[in-house]
Amino acid sequence: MNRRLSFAWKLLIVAVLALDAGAQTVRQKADIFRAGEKDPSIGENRPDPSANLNRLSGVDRPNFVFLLCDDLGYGDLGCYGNTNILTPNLDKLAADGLRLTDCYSAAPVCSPSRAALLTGRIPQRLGIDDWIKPGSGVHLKRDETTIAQLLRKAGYKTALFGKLHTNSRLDGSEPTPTDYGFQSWLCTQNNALPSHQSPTNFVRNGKPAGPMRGHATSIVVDEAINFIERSAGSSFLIFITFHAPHEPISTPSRITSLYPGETNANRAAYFGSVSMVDAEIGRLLRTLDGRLLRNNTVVMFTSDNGPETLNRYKGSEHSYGSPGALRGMKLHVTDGGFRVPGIIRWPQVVQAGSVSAEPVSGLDLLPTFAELAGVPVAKELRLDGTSILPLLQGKELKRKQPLYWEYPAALSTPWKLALRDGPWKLLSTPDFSRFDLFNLASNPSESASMTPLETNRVAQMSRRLRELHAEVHGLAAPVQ
Ligand SMILES: [Ca+2]
Repeated sequence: MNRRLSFAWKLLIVAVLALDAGAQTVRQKADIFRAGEKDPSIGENRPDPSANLNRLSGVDRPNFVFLLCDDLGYGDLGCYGNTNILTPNLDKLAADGLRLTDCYSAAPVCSPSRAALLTGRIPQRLGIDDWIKPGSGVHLKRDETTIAQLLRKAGYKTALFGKLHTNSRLDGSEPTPTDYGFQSWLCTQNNALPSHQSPTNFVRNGKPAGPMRGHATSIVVDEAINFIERSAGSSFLIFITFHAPHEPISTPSRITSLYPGETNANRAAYFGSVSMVDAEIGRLLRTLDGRLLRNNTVVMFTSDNGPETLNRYKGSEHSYGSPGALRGMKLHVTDGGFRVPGIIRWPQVVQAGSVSAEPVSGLDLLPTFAELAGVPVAKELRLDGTSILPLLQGKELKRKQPLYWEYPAALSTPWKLALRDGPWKLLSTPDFSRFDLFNLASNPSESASMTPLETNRVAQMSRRLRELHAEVHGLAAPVQ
């Protein structure tokens, strides 16, 4: 094609795109939440749990799309009772899969929660017990084993797009996502800066990406869609770790316009920040559908910790997240700090519309994904999570140890540690001098103490808490 003809073609393409852009503006509002169309190949999604394990071996191993929000509250989604924030795609995801009512992050703050997601280990074992300050030198160590490393060794293509926050520098002087097993990555060390809009601090595969156009929430989904298209024919693991709805929030007006009745612009920005995640997840799910990947892709959505407290620090004026009926917020060891939404869709195994009140933790991600992929985990690797495959199959889940949390900087004074065993939740002071016990099945708001009535249970759980505390700090041999 000669140069003049090529130029004419370009002009024509630009004109067509411009016309299409106008039409798009009209369609845009209705399309923001367009739920994924049903793929005609899906057929009747009738899970056959008994046949499932056979399908987990060989070429039919699943893909994984792990979706993580930053500081999204337990009460922030429609399917978790929010009546203000529009989240139709996530509500549909829950209707098509399993909704966990008692899903937990491993910590009430970013870095320890994320390190636990990658490793399946209690953050104190990793030496990460608070958010990592930039340049502090704290990071997830190279000799830890991550789910991305395990799956990569098994031939999966692996990628991470979004916020990392398991190191303090992303300049190569500390481990990067490459070291954590991700072959392809575009991420920020902590928050997208100067805000979610037009961020300048993304790093792509070790090199600064420079100023980027668009919104962080859309940028990371664009990357994921490109990665899926590049991975045709291969099994893949994608971590999409959204910056939203953590500050510094900046939400486009086309999204905040979804809330015309909201007179508080900061609140509309928060609601819109969540809705934008929802809309972009809808776009991603449509890509899976369009590539006939719906049935054999495990899509898991959750949050890294509870919602930020409005105006807790300068710049947190948009933080209108909700813990629902739970007690406390981010940075607390009461449930508001770390009970989070948890949705899993995997049509060929998980019964659509199922709901479980079984406690599940971010610690369970590694053992679960490893088992679903048929990847062995070395016995000497001391994991704290459990594969939740039985739960996905509608069976009983037996957990080898209670869920344990420790956050020395917790704002839920005097409580800094917590243990959950079945419906029971024990809170403890750091010196184990005081405890309080609640039954979360009947009292999710942790308001009615059972301590006076359950002295034996308090004694038993406090002993277990101390044992685990000693072990994760290297003060005692493993206890089973
Ligand atoms: Ca967070």
